[in-house]
Amino acid sequence: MNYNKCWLNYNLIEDYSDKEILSNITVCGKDAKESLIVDNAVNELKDAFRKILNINASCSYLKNEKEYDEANLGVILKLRDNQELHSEGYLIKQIDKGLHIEARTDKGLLYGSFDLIRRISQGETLDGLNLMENPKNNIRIFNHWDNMDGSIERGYSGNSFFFENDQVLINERTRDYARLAASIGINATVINNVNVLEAATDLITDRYLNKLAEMSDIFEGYGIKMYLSANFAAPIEIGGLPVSDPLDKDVILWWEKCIKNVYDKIPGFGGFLIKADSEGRPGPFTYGRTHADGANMLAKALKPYEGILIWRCFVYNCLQDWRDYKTDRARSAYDNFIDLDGKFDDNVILQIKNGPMDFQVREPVSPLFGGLKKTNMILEVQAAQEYTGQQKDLCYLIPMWKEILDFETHAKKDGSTIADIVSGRTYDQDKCGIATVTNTGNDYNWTGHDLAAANLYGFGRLAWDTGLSAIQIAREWVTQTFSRDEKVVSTVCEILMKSWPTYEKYTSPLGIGWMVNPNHHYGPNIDGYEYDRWGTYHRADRNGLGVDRTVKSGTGYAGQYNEPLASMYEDKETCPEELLLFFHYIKYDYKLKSGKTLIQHIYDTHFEGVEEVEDMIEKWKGLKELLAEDVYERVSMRFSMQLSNAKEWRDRVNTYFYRKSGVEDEHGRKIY
Ligand code: GCW
Repeated sequence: MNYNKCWLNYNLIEDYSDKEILSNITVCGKDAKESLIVDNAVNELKDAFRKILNINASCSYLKNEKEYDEANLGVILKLRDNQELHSEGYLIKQIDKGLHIEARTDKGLLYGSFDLIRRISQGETLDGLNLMENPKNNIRIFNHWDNMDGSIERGYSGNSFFFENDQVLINERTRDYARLAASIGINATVINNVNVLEAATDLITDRYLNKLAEMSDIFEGYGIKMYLSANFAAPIEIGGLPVSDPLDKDVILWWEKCIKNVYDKIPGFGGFLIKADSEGRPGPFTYGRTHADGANMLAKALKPYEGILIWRCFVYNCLQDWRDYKTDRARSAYDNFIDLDGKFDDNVILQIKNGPMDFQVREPVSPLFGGLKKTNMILEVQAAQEYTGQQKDLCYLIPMWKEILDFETHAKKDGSTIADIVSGRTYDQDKCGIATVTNTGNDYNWTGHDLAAANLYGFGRLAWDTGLSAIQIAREWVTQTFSRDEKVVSTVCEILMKSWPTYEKYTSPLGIGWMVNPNHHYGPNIDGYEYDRWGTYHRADRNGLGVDRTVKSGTGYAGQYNEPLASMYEDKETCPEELLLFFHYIKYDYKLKSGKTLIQHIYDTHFEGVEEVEDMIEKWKGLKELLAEDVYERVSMRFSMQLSNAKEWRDRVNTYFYRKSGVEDEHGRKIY
């Protein structure tokens, strides 16, 4: 086995007080005995008790709850139709000498078991435990951008552990992946890239279905539904049809047959994720049809099997002319989808990226969330750090995702934060949730940077409970992954919590984004996308920079928000400063709230960003004796790469704006 177990590392705790209660596991109920998911739950408990506490727990099954003797000692897993529980929820309660985990379904018991393990591995005591947990989001889904040749689009942790040389891979890692995912409440996963190229189109055919069924069985044992990204042009590419027009009878029939075959082989299949009419991928536009026509056609074919169709809203003109100041990529998701509100079938979900551009270090929240009112929505975030340091630089993303989830859209009088909307609370929907583009690969530590696993872990925890705080999640993760030593926990948490603001400081300023090297997106290149076709400009000149997205004089993007947000963004005095350059063209001598001019702010934050990385490295060095050597060394290596990247960013950005503006740094620091 050439990989570690991340937060399921299970470090031994020698002085744990509640050992006695954990020596015995009892499973009650006939249905529970016959469930693979419950078997897995029991095995997880046993494995964890053995590794963390050195206990070899025994397990017995009782057909009937009544046979259960209350005097018995131990952990009791029990299916019970408690209406206060969500179908995946659970409760854990200590009664006398028993620790009861109750749920309505086997999945609930699995999540309850992992909850218990999480507590034990953090050294929590069980005495008096009494809690009920229901997931806040029904769909908690991973998106993998894995290709059939084993490469991963925007992958920074090695190759795929799902595919290699056009084959589906199943090995020990498959199960450990499912364990990791289930342990944080993930209940669905899309295993292949949304850009469905070449062999991947065949995943929905007999060439691969048997093997996929095998993988899906492993996932289902951990409560995870397998989804596939599908190619909208599949009827042409593999069906031999002349078109893939969603209203064409033969196309409809072809999909129906294809989907029936998928469900014959994989009865628990989740559904499809579709990227259509986006960055050159095929879609309904070719035939003069709408996204609703395209999505509904597939949704209808999936419906008899309770399948879900997830349709991405990442649709924009990627052939823009940089001379054109009116066309605005930021507007496009809203412009493309708002008029289709209410036109999608009930098993269609629109998947919307958190921001209107593309996973930049700082973006406003997509206005589409506050616009759609009759459509199921999934929020898409990116754990893969495409624009946030590519898992060489540290960037703990949970604080960013928290800000997004807490954002009030003002779509409704009360209760319309992003968290409310994507949980289904706002419009009383049940097919909603949160997706992340994952940051995993077949590297030893799964995520390239050991500390990047905090983003994967945190995504699952946050998708389950959007109320958790970023620091709470960080503490849980550090404690389980590395050590319970308070110095380790508090230092690593401090490093994590500062990492996003730090990354933001040394990269592109005040929400403008981009300024990265084209194509691979690591490292600074201020004009890298400035004269390109991608709609990603900073518009810097000798007087200032920023994109005017106001209604009054710009692209009108600010007007896509509900009031009072639209007015707030429209006016540069009320626009949140961290997004100032996203919404406005600002002169270098404009005074910010801090009293500094814009240009001085740019210089200062870039110097500070590098200093903060140096500080992080010092803090990390202080943990040398307290961490495993390999972990210490791997992370140290990443930090040294980050430091040189940060310096490169600092010097390029500062030099660029010094040359444009001619304004000297007030502190006379070195600018080249
Ligand atoms: O951010 C861009 C990435 C592409 C990606 C695309 C998308 C999978 O650079 O690599 O394609 O977004 O989200 O579809």
